[in-house]
Amino acid sequence: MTGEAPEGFQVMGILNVTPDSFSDGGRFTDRGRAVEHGLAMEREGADIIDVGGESTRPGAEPVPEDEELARVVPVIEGLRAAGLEASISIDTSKAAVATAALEAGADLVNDVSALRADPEMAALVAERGVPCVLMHMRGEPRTMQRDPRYADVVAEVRAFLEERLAAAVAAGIAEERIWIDPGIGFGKTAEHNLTLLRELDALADLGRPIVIGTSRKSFLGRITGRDYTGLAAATVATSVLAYERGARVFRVHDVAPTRDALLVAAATVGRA
Ligand code: PMM
Repeated sequence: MTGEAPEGFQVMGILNVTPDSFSDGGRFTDRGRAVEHGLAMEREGADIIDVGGESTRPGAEPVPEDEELARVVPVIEGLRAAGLEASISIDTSKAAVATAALEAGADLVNDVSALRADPEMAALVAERGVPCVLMHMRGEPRTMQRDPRYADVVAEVRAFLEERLAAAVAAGIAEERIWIDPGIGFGKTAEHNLTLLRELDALADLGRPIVIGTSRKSFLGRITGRDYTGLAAATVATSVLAYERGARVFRVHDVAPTRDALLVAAATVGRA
C-alpha cells in the first residue's frame, strides 16, 4: 500500500493478541480465534486489521520482545494463509517486532511512540518504504494517566506531531506515507480527549491523514455510565464527529456499525 491519503475513509479493525488489553484482552490469545476474528472484521468491511501484541492500556507493563513476537507473528501468518486481503498494520514500538511482522505479511507500522521508543524503528520504516502512523502520547502507558496536564492540549499535541513528522522525514520516510494520530486516552484526561475531538481540525494543516482511536475508551464509559461492553454506539458517535472534523482512518473494535455510520456521514457532509 502507498499510504496516500485514503479516499473517503478507512476502517482499521482492532485485533489485540494480548491477555490484558482493556476491552478485548484475553479474548484472542488463541491463534485460531484471533485469525477468525480478523477475517470476520474483514467481512464486516475493515480495510486494515491492526494486530497488536503489547497492551498500551493505562498502567500496562511493557512486554518482552520474544513474547510480543510469539503473539503477533503466527497471527499475521495465519491471516495471510487464510487469504485475508485487507491491509495489516502492526501495532508495536519495537523495530524487531515490526521487522518480523512485515516479513510475515503486514503492510504498515502503527507506532504509539511515534518512532521514539526504538532508535531502529525510523530507519526500518524508511528502508522498507511502508506507511506508518505517528501517535501522540504523553509519558508511557505504565504512568501516563497520573495527573496529565497541558497548558493547551491541542497546540501541544499539534506541535508534537509536527516535530515527529519532521523527524520521520529527516530519517528518510516519505512524507506521503505518514499518518498522524492525536492519541486519544494516552496521557490525557476525559476533558483533554473531548477537546482534541472538538478541535481535531487544528491538525488538518499538517497535511497528513488523521487516524483516530476512541474505541471503547474509558472517557466514553464515564459519559454514558457504561462499561466497555456497551460502548459501540458511543464510539460510533465520536467517529462521526471526528470524520466531520477531518479524520480519515478509524481504529475500532466494532467495524460494521462504524463503517455504516461513516458511509452515511460521508454521503451527507462528503468532505472526502
Ligand atoms: N489506542 C490503543 C492502541 N493502539 N494506536 C493508534 N494509532 N491510536 C490509538 O488510539 C491506539 C493505538 C489502545 O486501545 P486498545 O487497548 O483498545 O487497543
